Amino acid sequence: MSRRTVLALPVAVGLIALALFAQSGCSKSSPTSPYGGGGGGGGGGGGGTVEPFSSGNFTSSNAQGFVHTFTNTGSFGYTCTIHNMPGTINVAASGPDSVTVDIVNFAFSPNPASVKTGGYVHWINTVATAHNVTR
Ligand SMILES: [Cu+2]
Repeated sequence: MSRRTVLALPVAVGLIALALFAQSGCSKSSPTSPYGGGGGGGGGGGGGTVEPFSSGNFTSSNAQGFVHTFTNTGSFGYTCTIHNMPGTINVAASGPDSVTVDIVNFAFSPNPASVKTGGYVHWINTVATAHNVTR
C-alpha cells in the first residue's frame, strides 16, 4: 500500500513537470514559429515598386471581375496562376484613367494594357474557364 504510493508520486510529479515544460516550451517558441506572421519576403524585381494583388479565382464568365488601382509608375507583370498566362500593365504619368482587360480563352486582352498613375485596371473573365489575376 504505502509502497505503491511512494512509487506513484514520482511518476505523477514527473508528468506534471513534463506538462509544464511542454507548455512553456510551446508558448516560448510561438513568437518565432512559422505561424508567427513571417512578413518580409518580397523584394525581387529590378527598380519597380512591387504592388502585389490577387483576385482569387473567377469561377464563371462575366459574373465576376477584379479591380486594382496602380499608384506607382512602372511595368507590372502578373499571371493567371492556374494556367501561367502572362500579362503586363504599364503605368505612366499620363494615360487613360482606367482600362478593362478581358480574359478571353487563355489570354489577357489587351496585353500589355496601359493606365495612368492612380488609375485602375478592371479585369473581366469572359469565358467559363476559371482564371485569376495574381501578382
Ligand atoms: Cu487562367
